[in-house]
Amino acid sequence: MVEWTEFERATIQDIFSKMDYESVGHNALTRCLVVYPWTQRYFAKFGNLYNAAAIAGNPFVAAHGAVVLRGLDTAVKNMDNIKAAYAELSVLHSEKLHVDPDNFRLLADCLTIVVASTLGSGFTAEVQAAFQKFLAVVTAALRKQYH
Ligand code: HNI
Repeated sequence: MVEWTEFERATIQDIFSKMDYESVGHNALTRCLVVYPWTQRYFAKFGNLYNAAAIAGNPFVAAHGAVVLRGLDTAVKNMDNIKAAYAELSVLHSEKLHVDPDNFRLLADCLTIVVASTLGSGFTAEVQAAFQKFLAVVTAALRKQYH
């Protein structure tokens, strides 16, 4: 089981309690699709992903970004058992969506960049360490049901 310090717990709760899921989710998923264009293949039904402007303006990208953030909210509420909380989501990404699990890390990195730019100087090295530890646990849990 993952051990969390009081600082890590407080930091994660604080970041997510102040976060605007709609805009952060939208911006993180947009970055992921622009910076790592191969991730677009999973979202063919979203329509126009032709260039950065089309991706940023695509309402399905915006909506799905918020879905991903609400998915992360489940992890925030279950910090002591993220693996169990994500068992179903992991099966979905593996068996139904066939998402290459390397991509979880890429989206997590885009999310870190968006959160860093939102928090500015508040995103200290210690805050970054806590946030990235949380995302590493999340991505490990999402990988768990892959075989
Ligand atoms: Ni992901 C659906 C959470 C990474 C491709 N994804 C979901 C849903 C949640 C979710 C929640 C909705 C499930 C449901 O309908 O029951 N995804 C997450 C989280 C991460 C993540 C928390 C990592 C931080 N997903 C990724 C990545 C990709 C991805 C990296 C591909 C590059 N996800 C999808 C696709 C769907 C999806 C595709 C289905 C979309 C749809 O509308 O059908």
